[in-house]
Amino acid sequence: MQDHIDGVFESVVGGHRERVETAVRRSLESGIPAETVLKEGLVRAMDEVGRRFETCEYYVPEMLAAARAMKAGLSLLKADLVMTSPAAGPRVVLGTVQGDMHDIGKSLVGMMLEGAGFEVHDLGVDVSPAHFVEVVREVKPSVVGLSALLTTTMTQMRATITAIEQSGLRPEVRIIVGGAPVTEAFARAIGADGTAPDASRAVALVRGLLSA
Ligand code: B1M
Repeated sequence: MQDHIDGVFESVVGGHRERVETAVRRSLESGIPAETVLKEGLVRAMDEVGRRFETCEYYVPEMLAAARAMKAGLSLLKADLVMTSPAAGPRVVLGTVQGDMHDIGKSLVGMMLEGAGFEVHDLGVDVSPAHFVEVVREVKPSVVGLSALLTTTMTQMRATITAIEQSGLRPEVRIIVGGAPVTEAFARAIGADGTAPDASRAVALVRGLLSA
């Protein structure tokens, strides 16, 4: 069992897309739960890639190859991770803020929300405050979710919340923020309604906010 998980981990760290797919399939076939493959294989591998980047063992091309491999593995887990129910639930607008190209964590949050029955409008990466406002006006979501992975783009979360406030739409939506550098204190300081450290807790947060 551990061999299969290690296979997933090593293939992502090495950026080998096909090998990741094979290792994920083997893990699932041998009965390892999708959540375990995600946490101990894929997510742990991305942490290792981040560590190697920090120590200059890896550069952007290796990080990119690992991200592509991770996404390939993630797409095979989707069916098992989310018990898809028809998207008749409240609408959530989700995006990675301006200047930030990291989308794996945000997509995972979107996937889990969809699985929990929310109607997710994923705007992708590098989303400007003005575009968030435009879509909030058009789609009328109950929740807006902002993701950022860089300390330098966290400021865009505040800018987006300010833009939503200035548009007069703030009372209509709950706003949640997330991503590795985001803390509870930061979320409070910028006027967000909450933050969650991972995708499953993001679903719980959204549910909690909407039932309050
Ligand atoms: Co980038 N990168 N990167 N990178 N990258 C980090 C974030 C970094 C920590 C690496 C490091 O130094 N250790 C570092 C940031 C340092 C900092 O700001 N303090 C960094 C850097 C510096 C950079 C560049 C500046 C590098 C350069 O060009 N010199 C550059 C910036 C580009 C840009 O955005 N403008 C860059 C580029 C890239 C790639 C494009 C190569 C690639 C991204 C590909 C992609 O996403 N399509 C990449 C990658 C892969 C990483 C690491 C290695 C992995 C990120 C990831 O996917 N993690 C990352 C190191 C790390 O995180 N350990 C790193 C897996 C994912 C499942 O976790 O995204 O944290 P995460 O999401 C979690 C939670 O955070 C949370 O739930 C998710 C699921 O559990 N969450 C939310 C996320 N969003 C949420 C929203 C919510 C709630 C929860 O509510 C709305």
